[in-house]
Amino acid sequence: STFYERYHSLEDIYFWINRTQQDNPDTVKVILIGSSFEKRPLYVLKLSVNNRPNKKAMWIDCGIHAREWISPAFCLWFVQYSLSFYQLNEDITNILDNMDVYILPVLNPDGYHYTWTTNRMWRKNRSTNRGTKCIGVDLNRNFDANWCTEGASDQPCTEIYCGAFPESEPETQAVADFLRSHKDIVQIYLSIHSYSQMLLFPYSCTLEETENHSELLEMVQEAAQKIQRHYRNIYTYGSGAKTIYLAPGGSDDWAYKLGIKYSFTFELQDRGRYGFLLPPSHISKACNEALLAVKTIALKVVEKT
Ligand code: 0X9
Ligand code: ZN
Repeated sequence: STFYERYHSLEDIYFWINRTQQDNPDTVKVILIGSSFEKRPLYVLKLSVNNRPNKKAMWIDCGIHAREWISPAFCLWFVQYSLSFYQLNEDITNILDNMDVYILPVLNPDGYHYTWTTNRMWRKNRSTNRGTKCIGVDLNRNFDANWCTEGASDQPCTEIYCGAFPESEPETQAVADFLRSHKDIVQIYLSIHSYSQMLLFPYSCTLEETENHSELLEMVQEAAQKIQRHYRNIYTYGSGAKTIYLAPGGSDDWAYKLGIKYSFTFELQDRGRYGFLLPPSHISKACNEALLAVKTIALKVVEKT
């Protein structure tokens, strides 16, 4: 199997980020956007194929939940695919000609490292909490979108602990600060999770519909149909609150409220057979499915503008 058909330790991923930039100095920039609770760097790769002014952008983050290993694997896959198939594949060429792509391969490096060394099923980050031995905040409950209402918990010992206050965690803060300072150019926000094969959009923090609900629904429906046709695999789709559950404080809802109107969360393979322990032999199909969904959505946005 190739490098991209295996899971990689955090150390390997940092090494890969460095090498990818060195091998592609004209296309790839590495931006340090902050650091984790345990002081690990948070690096964003910026893919930019030409110097056209006023280019729009797409943001993709992976690895917000530590145990969802297919997610960082997808971010690496996407970068490699973009660098390899620009000017060979029509879709990725069209996308990269029209937008820069910002990719954060591991949003929660402390948690990811912990799943490699100590507890494979860890979900949260690794920050200490006042008055308890329980560790970690669910970073996807820590954003400022109906923060800590129904679907999150104020108990540090739970898996869905929302933190002491919105953006209390350095990882959340780094992402929120970066997106706030780039909100005029970022058109698409995309957060990669697993598992359950779902293409979700806001809101998850309320049952209300967004102003562009039907447009978002059309986009994920088309993406799901293409995945079914090409890969014979079923992805369900819809707003988060109506499709899975109420879950406030998520990055997608926060990004939407910031003004990024095309905001999505993808839940990659599988539907529960292996769950978070998806075997490496499934990485290529899982990533190709997600890639098709990303292309479908990005091309629709390019067409509109
Ligand atoms: O609950 C979550 O954070 C996500 N599911 S997971 O099993 N990967 O933990 C779904 C996130 C959907 N979006 C929001 N809740 N905002
Ligand atoms: Zn997740």
